[in-house]
Amino acid sequence: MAQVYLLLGGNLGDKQQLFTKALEMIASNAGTITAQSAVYETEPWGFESNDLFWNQAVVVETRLQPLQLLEQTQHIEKQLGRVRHAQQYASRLIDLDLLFYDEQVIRHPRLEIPHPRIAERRFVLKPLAEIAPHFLHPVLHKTIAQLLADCPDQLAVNKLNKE
Ligand code: PH2
Ligand code: MG
Ligand code: MG
Repeated sequence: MAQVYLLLGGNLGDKQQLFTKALEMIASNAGTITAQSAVYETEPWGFESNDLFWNQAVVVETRLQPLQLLEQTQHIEKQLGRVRHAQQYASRLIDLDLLFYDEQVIRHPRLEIPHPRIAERRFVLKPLAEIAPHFLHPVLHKTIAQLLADCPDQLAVNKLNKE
């Protein structure tokens, strides 16, 4: 079994319903969800929009190989109505990104693991640090907590429904 780290994201539509559905579909098509962070409301990174994102990190135990997992996550994105645009970054209903697959380093035309932009993005590191602060990035050789402390990104990342 592999331990994989996924990030859910989305800034359009009924985010509550989309995240609930996405988690259900991950559990039925990809593996067992063994940990999940809080949901964070985050400012769009890399493009301008008034629609704030939701982001959430999860750990999944899976029997799927990396490319099989990618197929499943892309299938779920499609089922939930995601359409792809020509721009690199655009608003979307749901995005499921593969951050880590165990400690593997994968450079494949369709899949790069670790996800190449983790260290630049507070919206990834903050939720991830909640569930995996000591996980060692297999390329950068720093823990998630260290990467978060060193992250220059200043965009807002706030826990939703913080009491
Ligand atoms: N995803 C992107 C680009 N920008 N910004 C936030 N806050 N959250 C995201 O999930 C996100 C983004 C590309 O996938
Ligand atoms: Mg993404
Ligand atoms: Mg993606």
